[in-house]
Amino acid sequence: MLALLRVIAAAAFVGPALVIGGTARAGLGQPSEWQTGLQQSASPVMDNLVAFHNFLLVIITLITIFVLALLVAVIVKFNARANARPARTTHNTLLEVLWTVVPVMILVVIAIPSFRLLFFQQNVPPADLTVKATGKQWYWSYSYPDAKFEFDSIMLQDADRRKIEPEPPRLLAVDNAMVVPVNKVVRVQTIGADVIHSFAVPSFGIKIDAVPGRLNETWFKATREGIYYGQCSELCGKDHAFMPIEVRVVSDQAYTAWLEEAKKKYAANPPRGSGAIATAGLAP
Ligand SMILES: [Cu+2]
Repeated sequence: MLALLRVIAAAAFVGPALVIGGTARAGLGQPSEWQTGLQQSASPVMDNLVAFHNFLLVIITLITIFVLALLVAVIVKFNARANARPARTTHNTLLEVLWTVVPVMILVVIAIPSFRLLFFQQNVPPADLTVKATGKQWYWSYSYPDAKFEFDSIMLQDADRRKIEPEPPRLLAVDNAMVVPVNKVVRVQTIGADVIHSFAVPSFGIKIDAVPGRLNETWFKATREGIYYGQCSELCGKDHAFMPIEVRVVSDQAYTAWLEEAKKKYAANPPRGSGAIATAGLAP
């Protein structure tokens, strides 16, 4: 009991400090302990998402403070003791116009950047490369149609993961990561081979459903080299939690080298499962 109280007391002290420092502590490409904010951005779309999120946070904070102030005023000024004989006023034209027009204006102020961002996300700019991610029960297959190879990406089990230095994060690291060059526009096409999955990488600000029989697409431009993790974000079955996404963003030279090696490696080692059948006729 005492230990529990200590933990609660520590959380009460440390919590607010972490909220304030939340953005600074958030991991790049992966979640971090005690993280409260979004993961660090590594793409233009995510930069915009973070800015929009912060903008909304200001608006919602001001509204909440305003409503709280009104409630406190009502409680203090108009309770039965302080205001024994209530006024009989029922209409106030100015007030009624204001509480209609002001919320509409707030919504318009939110809608304009929101739609701008939506179009920015949806319009795929001319792409430097295309990667097709096929969601399967329960792993992802990545296909590089320009280089004509495809491979499976399976989550690392703990025993294998611990052998790697430095130890990659649990439930996020995979055997064969998707690799892309830095500062290049990557068109990501998604499709489901069996049920609906969803391809999501927080640091890139992308989340798009992978639906059987339908080719969806989105894009990202990774602005920093590194390893970025994501997860399937559509409940897809018993191992939904165990089909992570790992994207390695590397330099142009490293990408070219990887591409050459991957062509040989995966040609001899084609993906298992139903990907070829499920996506027949839909490949670009
Ligand atoms: Cu899934």
